[in-house]
Amino acid sequence: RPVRVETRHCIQVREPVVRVSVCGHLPLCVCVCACELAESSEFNESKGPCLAFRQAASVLKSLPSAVHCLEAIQGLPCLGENTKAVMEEILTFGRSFKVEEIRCDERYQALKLFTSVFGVGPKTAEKWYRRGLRSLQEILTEPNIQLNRMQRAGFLYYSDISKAVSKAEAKALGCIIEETVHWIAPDATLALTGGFRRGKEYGHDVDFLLTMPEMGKEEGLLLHVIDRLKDQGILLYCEYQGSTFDVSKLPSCRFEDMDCFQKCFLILRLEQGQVEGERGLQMDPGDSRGWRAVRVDLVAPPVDCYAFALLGWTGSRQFGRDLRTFAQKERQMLLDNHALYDKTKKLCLLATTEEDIFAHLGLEYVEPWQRNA
Ligand code: DGT
Ligand code: MG
Repeated sequence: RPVRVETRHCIQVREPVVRVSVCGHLPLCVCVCACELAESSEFNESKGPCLAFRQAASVLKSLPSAVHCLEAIQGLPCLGENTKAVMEEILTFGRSFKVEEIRCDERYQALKLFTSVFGVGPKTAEKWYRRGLRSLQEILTEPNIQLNRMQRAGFLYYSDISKAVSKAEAKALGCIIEETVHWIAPDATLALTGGFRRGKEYGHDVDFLLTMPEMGKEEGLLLHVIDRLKDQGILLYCEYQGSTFDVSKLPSCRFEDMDCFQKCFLILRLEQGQVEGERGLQMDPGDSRGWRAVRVDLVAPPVDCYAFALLGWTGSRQFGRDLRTFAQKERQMLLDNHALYDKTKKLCLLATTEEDIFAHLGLEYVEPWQRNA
């Protein structure tokens, strides 16, 4: 059966991009493989292949129907030789030997496990692997390993925060954050961002953006929110970063550079009773605690950057990356979470909504649920 794909010449540079709609079938299987290959490339610090596999995964998950032969994907963008080889293996043998080899690789397994701990990146994971460590227990019992605060919290709440957060849990957290923020500042603007704003059913954390209607009034807001969460007895961990935002700096071309707004990475205690339907709480059967720990990110940009921050924090990563590439290559503009700079006119373009940003870029507005690239 030929693959039917809706394409539009918007985000992808010089190539039509597949519009994200529903997940495919065989493509989904190859998509999972491409994600693992991307992860393995990341562990090997092979940035090019890592990005290529992520783009391939993004195209594959958008295919609306099953694929039964390689010819069906002819002409689709971002599917390189390596991805096609995996697809061919799956079509012929029902499995990919290349991906199975990676899955069985001791280093891949160890790095995947270690980086699943909050606060542990590929570099630390590699260091631990080189020391001969292979399990989380070995790390915890190795006397020469010094864990930082974030990693200690990561281990302490590992079983909870490695479990997916459901939509019901995200909603319950939204109520808690909203109540807390508005208790401090009734006129604050608050938005759920990240995967849940894109309509995802599950996520690894819950992301929120907050700002004040008056410039500068957002300063110190997060510190008050943190104090209030502490007073409520639900703050299990907090890492606060003050703003280092410099208005005179041009937007960054590097997607990996995170923004400079004040933000905090939290672990909050969510009570079972606070989750609608209660069965929404992702706890082990038999777990009688009645609560779970959840990762929450709060970011507080000044109001004039709010639309850019909302766009950036809504993601997805791939969508954000593609949008920035499009701005730069097709429009000679620099886009990041702070601003949109027009290199031709040599000025920053103002935006109060995401619609304004799409309009500046000469693009049709893309709804958050369509950004799951
Ligand atoms: P999740 O939480 O795994 O279900 O998925 P997301 O999409 O909520 O991802 P998350 O929470 O890691 O990050 C929220 C958004 O922030 C993400 O969709 C795009 C943006 N973002 C994440 N990491 C980066 C980064 O390294 N650079 C930039 N510029 N943006 C990022
Ligand atoms: Mg998230």
